Amino acid sequence: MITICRFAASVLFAVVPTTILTLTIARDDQPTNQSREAGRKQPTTPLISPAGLPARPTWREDVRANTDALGQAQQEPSLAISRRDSDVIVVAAKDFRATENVSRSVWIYTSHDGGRTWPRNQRFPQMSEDIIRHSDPVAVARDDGRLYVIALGTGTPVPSNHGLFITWSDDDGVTWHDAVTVTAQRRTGFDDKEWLTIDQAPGSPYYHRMVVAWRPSRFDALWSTYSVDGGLTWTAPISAADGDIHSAYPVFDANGRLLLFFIDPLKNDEPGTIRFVVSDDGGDTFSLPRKVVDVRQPKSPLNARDRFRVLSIISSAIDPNDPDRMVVAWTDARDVDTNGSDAMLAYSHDGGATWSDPIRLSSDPPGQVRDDFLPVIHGGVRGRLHAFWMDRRGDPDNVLVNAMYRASGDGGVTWGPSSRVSDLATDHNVAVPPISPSPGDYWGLDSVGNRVCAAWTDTRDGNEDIYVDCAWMADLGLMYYLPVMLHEG
Ligand SMILES: [Ca+2]
Ligand SMILES: [Ca+2]
Ligand SMILES: [Ca+2]
Repeated sequence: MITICRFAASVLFAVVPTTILTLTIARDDQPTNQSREAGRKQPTTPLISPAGLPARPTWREDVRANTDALGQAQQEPSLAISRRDSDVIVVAAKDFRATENVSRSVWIYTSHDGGRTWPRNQRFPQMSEDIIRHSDPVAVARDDGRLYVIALGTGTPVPSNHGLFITWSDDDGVTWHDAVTVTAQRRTGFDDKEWLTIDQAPGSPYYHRMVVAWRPSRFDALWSTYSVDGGLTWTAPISAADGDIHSAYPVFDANGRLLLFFIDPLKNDEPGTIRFVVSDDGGDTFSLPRKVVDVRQPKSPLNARDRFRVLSIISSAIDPNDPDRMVVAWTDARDVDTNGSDAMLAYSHDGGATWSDPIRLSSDPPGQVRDDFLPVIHGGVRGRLHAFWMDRRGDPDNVLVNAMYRASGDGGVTWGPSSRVSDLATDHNVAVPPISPSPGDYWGLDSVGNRVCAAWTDTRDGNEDIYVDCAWMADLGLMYYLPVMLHEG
């Protein structure tokens, strides 16, 4: 059911002297000028619902983002909403349409109407003549409207022909820049599970610096590199942390401090520890690792009847307005015998110095064996934390999956009522491509102002597709101001 009328973001461009462009995104029935002087600092006190917790967003009908009719698999979506116009949304996913499920490319799907239609499906630009398959897409929106997608590519032989590649769009996803090599594999082995972050705080000394971190298979380490020119050139990779570690998740805080989270080690059905390293110089040097929390990683598959893998890939977010507030989320099996797997999180309110005990993000009643897995976290306007994960609560057989959402208005301490995002429960065991038995190691989640969008893998049509839903959060108020500094050149 659609209860929110067309978003119809009115975008006001007010060019002021020098090079400052102030951009306002608001609903068309809202005032647009009165708070422009508010600057980039958003209120740190979140608006909350009368009940004291963030209310359920108004989710709509699910929409399939991949428009092919070939019945091949699409997996592992990442989603970004344009900061220039929140009707513009891109999803990047692993897409097998061209190869009858034997190999995959990353494809980029674009919507210009707030997620209602996805007329544009494009393959990630050619990486090199030797690269024939892609994986691990990550989409990130920059505050001036630019949209990025990074992915890994492999050729033959693997892993000696391999690299990380990035592309971007300055025209709302219509055209994409030629693929740029972030790192070309020569001696590092298979560069796996890269993640991209961008410093988006205009006051930061590293404003618009882009950091990519990943796991090189031939070294027990996480490596990182950065770009200061929007992705055209990248520094020589350095080791940010050593050890049998994986699932790099870099995040900038509002002061330009870079935190790089990871799990140590990434191993199914084993204990692990989530840690992070800190860079106070924009990625040139990193601290020694600091502990967040001990976790119990899930079995893979989750149970005997499943045919898809689940890794304890982590997700993290820092309050864009309060660098002290941050959360990390993961899939945990400590209570698997009573709860199935659970989505869990830990929070810090002192910049990572101390962390909470693990908190159960799963919102179904404990004591029933229902799997919850692969939570993703996003830090949005006014300190709201968004969480999205897969949830089997609705199926007594613990098979069918729904996409689930809930939010926190107090930095992760308490969480509002959960809401079902997906209109239908589907089975992730349907039509699993043998070459890639993973609907995804993560899902898509992003928000701008009062709009939140999620993307996930869904088999309602008999094979893996990417479905998207975008919601409106009425309890956050109706305004959002986003000043954008545009630098000449
Ligand atoms: Ca499909
Ligand atoms: Ca559970
Ligand atoms: Ca829905």
